[in-house]
Amino acid sequence: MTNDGRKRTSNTSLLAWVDEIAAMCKPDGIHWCDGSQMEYDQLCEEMVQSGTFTRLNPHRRPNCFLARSHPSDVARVEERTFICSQKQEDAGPTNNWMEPEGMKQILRKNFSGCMRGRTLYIIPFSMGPLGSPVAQIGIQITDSPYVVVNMRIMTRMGQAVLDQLGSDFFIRCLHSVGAPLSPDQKDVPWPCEGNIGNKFISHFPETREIWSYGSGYGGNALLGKKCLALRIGSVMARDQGWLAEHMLILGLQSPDGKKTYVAAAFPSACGKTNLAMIVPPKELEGWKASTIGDDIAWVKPAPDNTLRAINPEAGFFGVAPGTSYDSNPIAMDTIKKNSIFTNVALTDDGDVWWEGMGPAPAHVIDWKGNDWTPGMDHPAAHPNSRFTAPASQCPTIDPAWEDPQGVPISAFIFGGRLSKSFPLVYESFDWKHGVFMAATMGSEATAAAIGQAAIRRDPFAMLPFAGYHMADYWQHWLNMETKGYRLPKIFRVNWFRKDADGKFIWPGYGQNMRAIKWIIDRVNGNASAEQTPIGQVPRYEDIVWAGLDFKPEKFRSVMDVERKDLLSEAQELTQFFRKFGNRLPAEMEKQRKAFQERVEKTM
Ligand code: TSX
Ligand code: MN
Repeated sequence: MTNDGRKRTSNTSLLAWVDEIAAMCKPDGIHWCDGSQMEYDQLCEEMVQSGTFTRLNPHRRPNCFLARSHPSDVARVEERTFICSQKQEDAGPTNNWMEPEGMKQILRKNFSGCMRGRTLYIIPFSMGPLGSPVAQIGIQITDSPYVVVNMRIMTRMGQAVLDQLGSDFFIRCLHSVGAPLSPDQKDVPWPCEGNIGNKFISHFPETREIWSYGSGYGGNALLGKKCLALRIGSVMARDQGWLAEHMLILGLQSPDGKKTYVAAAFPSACGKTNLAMIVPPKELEGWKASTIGDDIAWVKPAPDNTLRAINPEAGFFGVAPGTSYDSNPIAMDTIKKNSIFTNVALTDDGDVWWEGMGPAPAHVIDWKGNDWTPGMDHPAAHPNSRFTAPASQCPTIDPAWEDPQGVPISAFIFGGRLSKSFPLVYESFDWKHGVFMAATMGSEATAAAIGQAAIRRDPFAMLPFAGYHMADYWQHWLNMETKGYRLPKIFRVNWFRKDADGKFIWPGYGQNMRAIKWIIDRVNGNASAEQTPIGQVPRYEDIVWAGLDFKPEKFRSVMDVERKDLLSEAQELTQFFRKFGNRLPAEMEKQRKAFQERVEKTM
């Protein structure tokens, strides 16, 4: 076993950590990733040889690969995700907690010898443009070459990161698929720990460490994304006075050339990547949209007191099903080359296919590797199948997407999926009310029972990603108001109102630009609004309708709210807030009461 780390870095704590982890995990070899194209190509070729990767048809999908995971390893495992703060109360009621030293003991036992028969890869990566004052450097140790090549797309990765790091602090990210090989054991295409109870996605917020064992998939394994940029990131943001958010970042240019940036948070299955790549309808002449990020925003106060955001990622790890030239042509063009596809279907001509891409081919190989024909009782692509693609390939990528200072944010937008009694778009009265709106956001669970659909609260779309007590996180947001910053305005949106027949009323997709234009106009003082008990709403004439047949009564049907629904919402929030005990900021209950009273007195 060779370790040429001393040629790569003089960071003594990094070298000592690598030695310590190698001694524990006992890999057959050690590989320091340099991040080069040659290294990437070689690892991909090795995975083709080992059966982990299938090379796609180079004429149809140049330099692209398909991976099929083990059927037991297809998504993040929230029930095996832990926030191991010293005190349980610091993790809060919405996170799994285990005492850090107890968790470390379990993990050390699992990690002992877990890399036998495998190579230990050291991945130096930067979340955010290399050298940006907003960026953070992490080092991930992993035994998965699949993780290495995905991290090369999703982050800035390689020797340049070690050079930038020097002897500074880095975030320790340890990962293993948890499948050691005995001397003559043959490997499988997707090794992972078979026992769900023995998977651990563990975070140690005080020491900024991540230990992930047993899964090779997505956010469980690509530790820069949910683990670092959101869970550890949110803790660092609280300590240092900034925001680590589950938000897309979108640039919007008006016909007179003025650029406005917004950041938007949505729970899963609301089409966040589609919004990040929105194509404005041609009738909104002169309006242009550009993409900075589709998943995570790091927002920091700048010297001019604006809040500036960077996308800490360098790629898109997007859900494939539903992505088409109709729903998201920009994403379809982004993934034409140099991309990795996981758990999608393979066509007979060596290309990829998934549900919602277009007409089903007469035959494909499904995500499990079996023959599939249309009409079968199961999908060809796994519902959580993914593409991994470089952000630089996105045709609408914003010229400032790698600006180390970030882009100034003028509005925070919070969305959900609500079929009734919730408006298309509205604005908060002020910052505190906006925090209340975001803290109480919810989305309908799919397959809801007839009548009242079950609403799953997902405050700030951060429920699975806040690395500390959710109520403290709300307090941190409230505190941002007291620092003299030029704060963005706060909005809520809902693209998913349905009529009595269960049909979507709002056309969505590119047409959402009409609601976003009102948001931009509000931010720039160019649009009016009506004061209502829930907040400030657009009137019919405040929105541009050219090119869309959407009559005032239809508009009313996506904006109207019913008194009885608002009163039961105010009631439900009492229960919801109770969960957060004495850490609930007093302002939250004050907002809830004020909301209830506005409804009672003025509706
Ligand atoms: O992504 C979506 N967005 C945001 C786009 C920028 N989806 C896809 C579902 C989430 C994964 C949407 N689905 C949106 C939306 O705005 N709206 C809807 C609902 C809808 C579905 C089909 C139609 C319209 C709305 N079809 C026709 O109008 C023909
Ligand atoms: Mn996400």
